[in-house]
Order: sequence, then structure tokens, then C-alpha cells
Amino acid sequence: MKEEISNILKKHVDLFGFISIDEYLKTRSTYGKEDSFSRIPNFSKYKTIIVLGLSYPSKTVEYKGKSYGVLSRYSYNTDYHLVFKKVFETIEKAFDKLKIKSHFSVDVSDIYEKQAATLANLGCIGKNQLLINNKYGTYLNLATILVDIDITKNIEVADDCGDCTLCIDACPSSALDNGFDRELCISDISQEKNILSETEISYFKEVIYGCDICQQVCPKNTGIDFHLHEEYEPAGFENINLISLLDLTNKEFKEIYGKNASSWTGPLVLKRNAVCMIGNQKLVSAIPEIKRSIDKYKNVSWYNETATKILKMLESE
Ligand code: B12
Ligand code: SF4
Ligand code: SF4
Repeated sequence: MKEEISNILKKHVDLFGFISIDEYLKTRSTYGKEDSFSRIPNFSKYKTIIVLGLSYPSKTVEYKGKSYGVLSRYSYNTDYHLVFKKVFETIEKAFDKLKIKSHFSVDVSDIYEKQAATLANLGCIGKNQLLINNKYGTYLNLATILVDIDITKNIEVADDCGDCTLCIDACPSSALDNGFDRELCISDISQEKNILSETEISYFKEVIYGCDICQQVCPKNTGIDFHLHEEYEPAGFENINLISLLDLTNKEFKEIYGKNASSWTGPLVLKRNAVCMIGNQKLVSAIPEIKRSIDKYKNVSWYNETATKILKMLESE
């Protein structure tokens, strides 16, 4: 059965591994984690976690320069949740034929995908906090399928970081200095609906959403650039004109970015980030657009207060 399952998975994902739910739960409890798994119906009937990986290219598009903001690499085209969903629908049909019951999840599950992946011997978690696989490096998106049969795991040895500290040294916000501080991570700052401090505003130089620096400096990613999925190739909207973005209506935003990973948090977060970049790039000519947006979103304090700070910065130029 393991071979039949592996043959199905090979056709649809780049990477997969197996870990028994018992081992996952035992390891998890050593970290004091006692989640209820309430979001997974009939959790107790499942026996194995299959961890799936889809690789995405590392090659970035050229940054268009002043008055543009570029997306981080994983969000160049189709949201990986949608890509995985499609893959899973096909796998589920094949599993059904084998009478295997399965439950798929990506991101929102109670399963910590990176940790499940390490237990399935797919790699190690680097000091950049990401799963590093020997073949694909860190340029992977992960998901899991629970199945109601036992499958033994493969034995493979993963390298660890050794003495390297390149990602810690390169992180602009020192988020990796003591393990990981989520609130300092620029990727988090670029996705959360918060009023940004001057230091946080200063991080928005070229990249408008997400952050790839700790992947780009990682020697485990050297020479790794797999182009295996059309959905992860540049879609043509990675370089975003900052002023045009401010003028987009919600409907127009949805039409362009609706299926993109950057859109899950809504257009206003991206617009707030655009205003930060306009401030850092000293685009004084954008003052009227910023004023219009402050007026339009006057009831959204996290947007308004951040944009007002930047407006003052620009007006004093
Ligand atoms: C929330 C989230 C974020 C947040 C916080 C990330 C973080 N490191 O905590 C933010 C927005 C910052 C973020 C950023 C990014 N993310 Co993110 N993120 C997630 C998400 C949805 C949940 C992670 C989480 O909060 N876990 C809960 C917390 C409590 O876990 P924790 O911090 O690891 O710590 C606890 C556990 O690890 C536990 N523990 C420790 N050891 C063990 C062992 C076992 C067995 C168990 C069970 C538990 C356990 O104890 C710790 C303390 O309580 C995952 C998907 C998922 N479901 O796993 C993707 C995920 C980790 N992100 C991913 C990616 C790609 C990114 C970015 C690169 C995106 C970008 N370009 O901007 C950046 C990278 C930032 C970085 N250096 O980590 C990928 C990682 C792929 C990979 N190769 O590893 C994932 C897996 C998404 C996916 N489905 O592909 N992310
Ligand atoms: S994603 Fe960026 S800010 Fe976050 S830890 Fe990595 S380098 Fe630092
Ligand atoms: S840059 Fe170095 S320390 Fe950081 S994850 Fe890569 S190998 Fe590990």
C-alpha cells in the first residue's frame, strides 16, 4: 500500500513524507502543546500524517525601481492554498479508489507543518525558522493530509545549519536574534493591521508584501531554482505601481489580486505598505493621493494613523 500511495503522490507533489500521528502527538506534548484538533472532524480515526511540499522558484523579477513595490517570491502568482486545493482534489479521488479516508489542510490546521515535516525526515528547521530540504532548500510550501492507515516513515538524514548565522546577521529587523520574534519579522509587519512605528515604516524599501531575505542569504539555497509549477511563475503584477494601487477600488483590487497570496489580508494592508514605500522613496508628488486615501479610510485607525505620519514626513521634505 505504501508503494501505491507513493506512486499517487509522486505525480502531484514535489516532496512527501509520512509520520505517525502518535509520534507527532508525543513530540508535540514535549513542547507543552495540547491543541484539541477540534477543527478536524473525527480526528481519532486518522493514523498517519502525510506531509506534502510544492516547490516554488527562487528567481525574482527585476525590481522596476522608484514608485514601485515588488511582492515577495511566493506571492508572484496563484495563492498556494488554491494550488494545493486543486492537487488535493486529485489525490483524494485516487485515495477514495483505495478506500483510504483522508483529510487535507494547509496553513489553518492544528498541525504544525514544519515540525511535521522534520518528523517525516523531509529536512531540518533552519535558524531562519524555515524547513530546509536537501533538494529544494527552503523554497517550499507545505500542507498535510491525514489518512486512516498506518504508513512507515522513510529514513533520510537532513543537514543542519552548523555554525552558520548568515540569516541572523542579514535580518534587517533582528527578528532572528533570539530564535524568532514574530512581532519583529517584516513579513508579519507587512501582513498585520497595525499602526506602524517609524522603524517599521522604514523597512518598506523595495518589497511591499512578505520578506525573503533570510531565504536569499541561506547557503542551503545556493543554486536552487526549480520551475515545476506554472502557478508559481511571475504573473506580470509582481511590480506594483504604488500610486495606482492607492487609487484601486476594492472591486478592481479583487479582479487583479483576488487569487494572489498577498490578498488574504485585504487591499488596505497593501495600500498601507504602499504609503510606507512612498514615504521612504520621498515621492512628494503622491501627497494628493495619500490625502484622498486618508479621507476615504478615515474610520480605519491603523491605516489612517500610519498614513498621517507619512504625510507629515513628506510635507516636511
Ligand atoms: C503564522 C505563520 C507565519 C507568521 C509567523 C511565522 C513563525 N515563524 O512563527 C509570519 C507572518 C511571520 C510568517 C512569515 C513567513 N512564512 Co509563514 N507561516 C505561518 C503558519 C500559518 C503558522 C505557523 C505558526 O504560527 N505556528 C504556531 C507557532 C506557535 O509555532 P512556532 O512558532 O513554530 O513555535 C512553536 C511550535 O514550533 C512548537 N514546537 C516546537 N517544536 C515542535 C515539534 C513538534 C513535533 C510540534 C508538534 C511542535 C513543536 O513549540 C513552539 C513554541 O510554542 C505556517 C503554516 C503552518 N500551519 O505551520 C506558515 C509557514 C511556516 N510560513 C511559510 C512561509 C513560506 C513564510 C515566509 C517565507 C513568507 C514570506 N516570504 O514572507 C515568511 C518567513 C518568516 C520566517 N523567517 O519564519 C511556510 C514555510 C515553508 C518552509 N519551507 O518552512 C509555511 C509552512 C506556510 C506553508 N503552508 O507553506 N509565517
Ligand atoms: S522574513 Fe525577513 S524580517 Fe522575517 S526573519 Fe526573515 S529576514 Fe527577518
Ligand atoms: S542562513 Fe545559515 S543559519 Fe540561516 S538557515 Fe541558512 S544555513 Fe541555517
